[in-house]
Amino acid sequence: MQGLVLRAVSGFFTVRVDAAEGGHTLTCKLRGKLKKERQKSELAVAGDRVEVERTSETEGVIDEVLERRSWIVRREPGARGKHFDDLVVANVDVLVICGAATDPPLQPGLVDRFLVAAELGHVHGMLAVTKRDALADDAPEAATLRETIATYRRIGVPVIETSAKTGLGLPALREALSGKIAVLMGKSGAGKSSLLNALDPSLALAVGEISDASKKGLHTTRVASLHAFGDGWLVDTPGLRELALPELDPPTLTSLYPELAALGLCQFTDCRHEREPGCVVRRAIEGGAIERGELAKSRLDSFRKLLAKE
Ligand SMILES: Nc1nc2c(ncn2[C@@H]2O[C@H](COP(=O)(O)OP(=O)(O)OP(=O)(O)O)[C@@H](O)[C@H]2O)c(=O)[nH]1
Ligand SMILES: [Mg+2]
Ligand SMILES: [Zn+2]
Repeated sequence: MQGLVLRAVSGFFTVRVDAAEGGHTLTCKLRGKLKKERQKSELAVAGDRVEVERTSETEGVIDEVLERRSWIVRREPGARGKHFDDLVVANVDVLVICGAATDPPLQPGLVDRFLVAAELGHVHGMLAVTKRDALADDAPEAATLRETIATYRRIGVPVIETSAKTGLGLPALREALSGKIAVLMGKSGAGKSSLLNALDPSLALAVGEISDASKKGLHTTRVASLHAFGDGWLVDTPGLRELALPELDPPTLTSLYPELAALGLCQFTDCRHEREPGCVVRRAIEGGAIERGELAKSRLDSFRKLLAKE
């Protein structure tokens, strides 16, 4: 029978068997053979479709992980200076990048990394600004936030301003996620679990405190887990401090920045848009594209940082 991995915790997988085959939930291990064949990062993860054999009322064994149609991967430092790819979730339609209006304020550089990770994994990226109630409209940070939101809307990224406290944006978010498999990602304390609880109070996910001193979250959510939401699924994930990406060459990265790709081709295909002759990005900047709001400085900065692997 086939099923869906709802969560994975140290070698144990919670699998929801498809409704047509009973719809029950089994705790599964991986078949030994499968474990040997696969690298750590390729083991089953939340969102994977799997072939399982039921071994008791409540238990089963995963025989096969079916081909993935999409994924979110991040790079993790491994032993001896090597890196390995850490698969966070598989087979999702939408990545909801959660960034708080304040406490801690969202970082455009991190949002850009998430957008790149989504594109690389065949996932649609969108931005949910969380905790909007906690930021007064006349605060200086609110003006910055409005600019950030405009930047993303201009490049075609949907943005929804939300508040788990007041319910702001929940109808729009519900509509955007209806019938989809959506994963929420962002820093610890961004309010991912709170937002999910607001969308569906029956989820009753644990919500953490924000440390007064550092304004950071305390990593309340420990593992990625899928939750049924109408005809779709919502995936809560642990907060990330940063998001390291695989190495990308200049043309690939340029193709993932729609506003840069739209400028056309530079003289050199591997142009890094710094001081190369015949660079259309440089020409646009010198022609006042930043002042006119056509290019955002934060996006150019994140592009350069990603290329420099900072
Ligand atoms: N004012 C306000 N506070 C919020 C809102 N959403 C979440 N918070 C607060 O932010 C803190 C962190 O919320 P969580 O939902 O646990 O954040 P998380 O992103 O799931 O954090 P991790 O699980 O650690 O990754 C809690 O103290 C919440 O009460 C909101 O809409 N408004
Ligand atoms: Mg959480
Ligand atoms: Zn260039």
